[in-house]
Amino acid sequence: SLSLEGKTFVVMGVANKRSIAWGIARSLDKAGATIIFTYAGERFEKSVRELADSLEGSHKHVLPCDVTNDEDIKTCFETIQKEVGTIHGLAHCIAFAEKEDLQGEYLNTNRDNFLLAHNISSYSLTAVSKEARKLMTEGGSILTLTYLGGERILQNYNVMGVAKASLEASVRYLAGDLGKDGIRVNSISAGPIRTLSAKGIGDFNSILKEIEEKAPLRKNTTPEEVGDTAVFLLSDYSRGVTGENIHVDSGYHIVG
Ligand code: 0WD
Repeated sequence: SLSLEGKTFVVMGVANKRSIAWGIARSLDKAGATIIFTYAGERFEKSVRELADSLEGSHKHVLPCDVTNDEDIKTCFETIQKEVGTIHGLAHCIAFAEKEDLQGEYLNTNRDNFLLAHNISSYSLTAVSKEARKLMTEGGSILTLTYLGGERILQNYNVMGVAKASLEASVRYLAGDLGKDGIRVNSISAGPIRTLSAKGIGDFNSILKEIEEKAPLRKNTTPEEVGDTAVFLLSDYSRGVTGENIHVDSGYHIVG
């Protein structure tokens, strides 16, 4: 199977064991990679460290990084540079929107909430890529997570869909900027998965049910499926792929 032995990746966005980022971390661990975890706020530190310790490999670095704060991002990557040196890639698994905006009509989103959703869910990829680039001296691969609501209207997804469209466009522009450094930038469009973030989305159960009924594979997406595609995108097996969005969604995006 695919080996990432000797390679180091930053995984941002593990909140708990349901997080998609945790699925990615488990797949990276299985492939023999070294993982550096970052978390948003103090309340996640203990649980992320416990999760990191539960993996097979030794992943000692668990660092704070609130992506709304440029100083935080700078300090985080400077610490990584000092303690680890070169990295080979990054998985950005971060998003946020106010719960009140994930229901009803999109046009009720106010300016502050619009900017907050775009700040955390889209701009943060650009901000962290800029710092990660300095540590990716051997080239590598940057990965983010998006959702079908960035491509078309999905009920209740609202401002998060607009932010995901911005994120997907960022992937293309970043791929354009970083290609000359041998750095690839791609996204995975994951099918709906029951996580902490998904709790905020209105009527999530009926979304899951529709996938089971209509997706070509007639089943919902698992974090493991996303994790294994992430390993592919973070490895040299995908060395010809950049600026791409791969749907890991049981094929739902080709239906109706
Ligand atoms: O159905 C789903 N769950 C899907 C999720 C389908 C398709 C895509 N996605 C995306 C999400 O939009 C997000 O980009 O996957 C990504 C990960 O989301 P998740 O796994 O569903 O949700 P969750 O487990 O809640 O993780 C979101 C992370 C949390 O982790 P950390 O440990 O970093 O706190 O985003 C984090 C949040 O706390 N986050 C932030 N991280 C850094 N700085 C910030 C912030 N300011 N705000 C939120």
